Amino acid sequence: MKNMILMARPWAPTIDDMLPSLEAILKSKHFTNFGPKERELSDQLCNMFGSKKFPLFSNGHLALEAMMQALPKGEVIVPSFTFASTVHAIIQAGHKPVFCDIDPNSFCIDVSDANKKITSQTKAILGVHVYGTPCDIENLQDTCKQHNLTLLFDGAHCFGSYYKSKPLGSYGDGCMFSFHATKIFHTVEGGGISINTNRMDSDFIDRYRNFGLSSEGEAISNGSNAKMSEFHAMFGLLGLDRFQEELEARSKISNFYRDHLNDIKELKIPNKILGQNHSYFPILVHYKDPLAFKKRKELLHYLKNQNVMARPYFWPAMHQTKAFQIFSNHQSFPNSEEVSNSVICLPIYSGLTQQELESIDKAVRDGMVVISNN
Ligand code: T4K
Repeated sequence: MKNMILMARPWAPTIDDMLPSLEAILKSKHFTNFGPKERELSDQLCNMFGSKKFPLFSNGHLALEAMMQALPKGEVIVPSFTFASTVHAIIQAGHKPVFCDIDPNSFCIDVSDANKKITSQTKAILGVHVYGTPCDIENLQDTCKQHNLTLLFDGAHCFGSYYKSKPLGSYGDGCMFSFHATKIFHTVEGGGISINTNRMDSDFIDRYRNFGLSSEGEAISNGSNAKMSEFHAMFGLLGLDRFQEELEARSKISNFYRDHLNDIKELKIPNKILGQNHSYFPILVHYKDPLAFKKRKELLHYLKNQNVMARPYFWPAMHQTKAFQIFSNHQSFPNSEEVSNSVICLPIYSGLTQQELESIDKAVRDGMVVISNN
């Protein structure tokens, strides 16, 4: 039986590469609570992004939650096309999420729609660099400046993306990253925040990871347990050394898909965007067709039968989910809904072989014929 081609495969170091670091950690018996590897990874990332600070977390969601906790309570404008984590973090920090639509070309926040949602209660705009594609940075900066709002980014996907020759994560007052195993750069589980301006209370965020404790050990603000362990930081340090290889491999895979799939009727391939890190490869199936949702489901089923795993990241759009529809005010967000009903993310990671890529190409091509005839 043929093996399933998975949607994502994490990079893994060899045992030999890991041994010296592993021995050092085991010998030191300093396993967590801000050990030397955690500090080193944080310092390296801080330099890479030119950040004021780059606190690390046990996962991306808790990083997002800490960033939200650092805001005064109020409304946070967020695009409806994102992963549930983004909206959970807003709510868990005691804010009200206010949804807006996305730009159908970038899949990122539609700034003109975000503008319409600003009220006297708005505290921040939380843009999402979906699939590592930059949001409309300048317009967001202008809007936030004009209304004195904090500009934050969920950059879960954007490690390695650039905008105007600067790392994408260096824009905004703060940008959160996910270092989950499925991400382009990972620490197995993990996350971090590039704190870029003094508008973010970096001491609060630092403390949040450690129960809100002061250096004297007193709880002085909200907190959680969100520290990154030495073993996780070790993965990150080893991964940073070969990250460029991952980026280049994914860029080649992305070019392969573009070259091979661009002539298929009823398949929309998003435009190539400069500086994008190719962390995902989205395609839109029967985009804007009233039957898109059904056709997309059929294609996913067809691909699975051909041993190709693909994912509809993100479905449903957040304002249509059971958890968050109470925040939708019965509004519809047409771009978010249409993309969400037709998107499929194809496998993309450095280990994919030429043969596997050709199988995926054939499966998508044949699948599109089958579903179009249904
Ligand atoms: N904001 C945004 C916009 C996000 O997309 C995310 C997370 C977050 C915030 C929160 O960040 P974290 O707290 O996660 O750091 C995945 C990831 O768990 C999640 O990180 C990600 N976004 C989300 C979009 O997708 P699943 O449930 O789709 O993953 P799963 O387990 O089905 O795996 C996908 C593929 O990867 C499969 O083909 C199997 C393969 N895989 C997976 C893992 C975990 C492996 O080969 N090895 C592995 O260890 O959620």
